[in-house]
Amino acid sequence: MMGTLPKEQQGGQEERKSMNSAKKVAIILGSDSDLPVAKKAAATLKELEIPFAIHIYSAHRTPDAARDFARNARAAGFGVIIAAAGMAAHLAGALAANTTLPVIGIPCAGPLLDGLDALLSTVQMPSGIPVATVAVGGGANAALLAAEMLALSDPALTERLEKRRQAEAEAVLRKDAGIAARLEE
Ligand code: C2R
Repeated sequence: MMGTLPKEQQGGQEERKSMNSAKKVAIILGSDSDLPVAKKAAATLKELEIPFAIHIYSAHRTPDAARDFARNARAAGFGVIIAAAGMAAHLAGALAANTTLPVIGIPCAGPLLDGLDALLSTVQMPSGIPVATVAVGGGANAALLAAEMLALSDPALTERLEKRRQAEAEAVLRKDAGIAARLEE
């Protein structure tokens, strides 16, 4: 079926450019109420200089737009799709059903059940249609996993990921050095 999205929405809006990474990441939200989780993913992608676009498409509320985005995503230059949704979170699975790009699902905590509903809806995919599911609210890890996928064919991005890992380890070691003194705080 032909795409129904306007051209500028097929990977354009909010896009971040980079000289270093050829492929873009798509962050798709089921609702603007998932924005706090998306912000964590966006911040990590920015830090790693990975270009991305962000959209709201819902498998429930805008099924045609969600399907068309997934079907056009590879041609639009995306390498990975991150889908963040809460409650009956079918978004990641519905996107995955319409593309063979890797789809990473972020279950978002809703008003009830602390995100367990979204976690199970996202992770329990039937065999044949995989969704790589990160922790409830795991925006940063979703972005890092996307980065690791893109880094398979991007040595400069691999280097940035390794530097970030190193910096993180050094920060923990600095905390270790000071932890005994903090017992008195
Ligand atoms: P509202 O706050 O807009 O009522 O949405 C959204 O991701 C959000 O967490 C409540 C929750 O509904 C979720 N939603 C889905 C899907 N579309 C919206 N799980 C979907 O397609 O799976």
